[in-house]
Amino acid sequence: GFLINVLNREEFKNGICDTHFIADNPSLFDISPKTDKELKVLRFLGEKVVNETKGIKKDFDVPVIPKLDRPPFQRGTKQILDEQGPEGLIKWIKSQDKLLLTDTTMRDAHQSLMATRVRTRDMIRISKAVSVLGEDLFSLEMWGGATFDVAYRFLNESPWERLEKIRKRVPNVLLQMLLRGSNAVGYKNYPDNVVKEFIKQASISGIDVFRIFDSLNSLDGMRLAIDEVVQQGKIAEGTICYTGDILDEKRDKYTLKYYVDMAKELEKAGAHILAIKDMSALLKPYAAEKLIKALKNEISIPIHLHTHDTSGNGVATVLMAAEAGVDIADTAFNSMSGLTSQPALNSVVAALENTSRDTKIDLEKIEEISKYWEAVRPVYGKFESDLKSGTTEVYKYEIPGGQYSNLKPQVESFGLGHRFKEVKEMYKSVNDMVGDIVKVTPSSKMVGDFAIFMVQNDLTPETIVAKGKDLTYPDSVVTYFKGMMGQPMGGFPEDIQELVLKGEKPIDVRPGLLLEDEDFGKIISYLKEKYSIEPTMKDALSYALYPKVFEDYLKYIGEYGDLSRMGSDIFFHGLSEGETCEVEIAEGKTIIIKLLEIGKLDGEGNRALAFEVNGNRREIKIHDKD
Ligand code: 3PY
Ligand code: ZN
Repeated sequence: GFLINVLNREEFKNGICDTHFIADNPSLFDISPKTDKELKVLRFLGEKVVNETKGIKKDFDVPVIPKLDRPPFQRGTKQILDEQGPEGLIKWIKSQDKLLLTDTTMRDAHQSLMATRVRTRDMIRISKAVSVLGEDLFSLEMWGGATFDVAYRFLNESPWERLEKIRKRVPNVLLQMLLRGSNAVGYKNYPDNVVKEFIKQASISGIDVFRIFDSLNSLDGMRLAIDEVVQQGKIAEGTICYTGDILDEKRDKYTLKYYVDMAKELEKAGAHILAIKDMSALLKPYAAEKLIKALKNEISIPIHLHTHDTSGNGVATVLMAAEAGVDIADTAFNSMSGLTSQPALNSVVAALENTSRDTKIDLEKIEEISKYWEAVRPVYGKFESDLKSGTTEVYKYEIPGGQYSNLKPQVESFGLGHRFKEVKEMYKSVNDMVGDIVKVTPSSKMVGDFAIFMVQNDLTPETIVAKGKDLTYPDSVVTYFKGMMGQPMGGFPEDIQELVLKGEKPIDVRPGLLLEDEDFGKIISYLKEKYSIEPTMKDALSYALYPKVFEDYLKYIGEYGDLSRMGSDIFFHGLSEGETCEVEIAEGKTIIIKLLEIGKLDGEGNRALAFEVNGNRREIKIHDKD
């Protein structure tokens, strides 16, 4: 390193040096990082290597990004919406023979397969190719659900920037998000003005289609959001969350009639499209046929089907729904599909070729996108569950795809890994105990938290009333029984409610009616003062939704800089000794970093790390936490 420092000096290269050269140039020994940005990157890498990976890293393939020119006048579903408005788009959907497809790779697929960890960089590198090769897609679901929170919390990047960057690269296909009604992209009800402002800002940043659901299938929790989306001139998908089994006559709570009635209500409430959200993969193929046929007779808005492949029956469900006349279906590019994710997009395209529902999507073109994700996926391997095949046990447990992959680590974090099967059984018992409810974020989280709590405290539905009096219940359980997630069909079981609330009175109105409006001006002043930034409305919203997560993000950026341009193999796996990487530290500014050596532990518990940055030796010290 020292030698390289010498060799790189202009004076040395030009021969302007004699025997005094070294003595006269003490800066040659200055091996501390030169710029603040550089120091931050090295500190991030140092922490990663010393305290996480120990410099051990396997090789990852470099994903191939198809080289393409963008055709001059790209036209897709986005242009139909922009030029003809929601009515024009709906008319267009209804006039199609083909089955329209949504790709969920950048939202639900990775939320359900790898704990929502896919980074913006991996999305934007393929976005242009998706825009060109996937030009015949109906939409890309790429935002909302858990992605908002996880982007800040675990990836230290801004979900707003993700949206804007993808929008820029995909000007022709509709962008779609999942909105949890009055829970927005969070786990609790927010004040009405937060939900409205969120929809407004999401529209400005590029969302065209909002899928709006309520975790208890209550229209009350969706109406405000539907109205605001209509107001913004965007597409409102009113959603039915599917649970139970309409083929099983013994289950009489969620019947065909229940779903048809709800669909009519949603149509009346102004939804442009009806979404059927089968978050737990419970909609069996023949049930899909029965449901879609019935709905097609009763409502006139288009129907968009969302399902998962947890049971292994996902593609069959999509095909039966297509037979019955569903307009649009959610799928994911093959290498990101299956198991707890969506059914396989390429496979559905192939299955329908030369039939009356032919999607007209070019299979060869979209294979290139699938190949890209195939190469990206191993980098996220540590976030995948060990589920190796579809499982019919999901019909019994009714656990949503996104929760399924997260439940095991959650159970392990309570030290109950060895009792996972028991927790799944308890998930079912808790559902029965609370009256068989719709389970989707956040009600599904409540059932999961409650089940873990029951196992942890050795409670059963039979013993809870006697043994559970003096216990403090998980936050989500208290929130639920207070009525702060809304009112479940059939009400709350009174004995359990009393046990949980301990005398506190539950509410019986829409939670938003009781929540005071958020003061965005106050948030902006607070953030400005504390972090010396010029906060935008989007920052204020992020704070309103997740105050602690957003502040932690700002602090992280302060300490390590914006690492969103760093390659994901480096971000998650650091560097191995001797490995070189390029890191883009600002738009168009790249530095080349080589990890030369991880030093021995010194007397103070630190390790010196030697790097070469653009050819110059740099050293930093990192505290070894082991
Ligand atoms: C979410 O709310 O994030 C979901 O995906 C629910 O299925
Ligand atoms: Zn889903």
